[in-house]
Amino acid sequence: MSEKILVLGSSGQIGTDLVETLRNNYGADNVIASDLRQPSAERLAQGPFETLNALDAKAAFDIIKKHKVSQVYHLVAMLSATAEKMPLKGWDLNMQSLFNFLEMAREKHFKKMYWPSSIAAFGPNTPRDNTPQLTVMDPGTVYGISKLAGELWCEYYFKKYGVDTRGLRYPGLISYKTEPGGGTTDYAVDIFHKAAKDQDYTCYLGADSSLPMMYMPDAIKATIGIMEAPAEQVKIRTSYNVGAFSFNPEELAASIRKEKPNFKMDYNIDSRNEIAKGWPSSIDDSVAREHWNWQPEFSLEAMVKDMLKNLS
Ligand code: AKB
Repeated sequence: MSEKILVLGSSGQIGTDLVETLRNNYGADNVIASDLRQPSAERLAQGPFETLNALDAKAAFDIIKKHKVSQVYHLVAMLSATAEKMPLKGWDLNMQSLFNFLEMAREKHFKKMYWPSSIAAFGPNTPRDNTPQLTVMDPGTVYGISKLAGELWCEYYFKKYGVDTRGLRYPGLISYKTEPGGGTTDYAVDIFHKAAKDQDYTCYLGADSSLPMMYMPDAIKATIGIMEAPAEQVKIRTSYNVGAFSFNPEELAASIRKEKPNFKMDYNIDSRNEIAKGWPSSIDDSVAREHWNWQPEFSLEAMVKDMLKNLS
């Protein structure tokens, strides 16, 4: 029987690219996009869409049954910077929406579930360079606490109830189709929108705030890669470290200047810099490489060229 895939948060930064790739791979009718927000008429015409608040367990259940869903990619979350402004709302959205779907999977209404974690699940006492898969995790943000708790709940449902949960710890993600919203790493997307228009950029992170980052095509490759990996290869059911490259704002600006020599950046540092300081600066993803053959394709240089080409 062919898979029926539900993508929650389909209008978001990851969802937009993920739905497109899944539809190419599985057929448009087999991928149901869903979000609180209605997509554009153009996107609506590309395949099935359901308006859904992931906190509404009954409505979610009805959609799972209506479409005979077999797999769920749960991409609904309030990101780090926004959740710091509304901690309880962030916690509620990130955790309750997860439980709604874990419970349906436990009751065997669908088979397999993807839930993303993040480098935010690490904290100030985590080794910052080459952060290992298994290490100290003491997140200092609401978002990070929800990601660490969610990882552990996914593993719990796998061990206790046999739910096939899979997850990745995303670094900052860079894409041109949809902008991110409310993250600490968003500067690395905003900067391209300015550079492509030959405008200057004011950065809210410090010049030496180095963070792990990844280009969206690699994030989509990793996401579908772990979902399609044979179950016995997915030996970690919390979440896998995945990395591509790391840079700080100065290094990114220097890379952009190779394509746009007149690009200028200055700084107006805000509270997001404090969040970034508690996160890894680079990631050791050797366990994902070994277990299910993860391998990124884009270098920083290749990503910069591709971003500017697509935004210009
Ligand atoms: C954020 O900055 O909050 C996210 C993340 C690293 O998970 N992009």
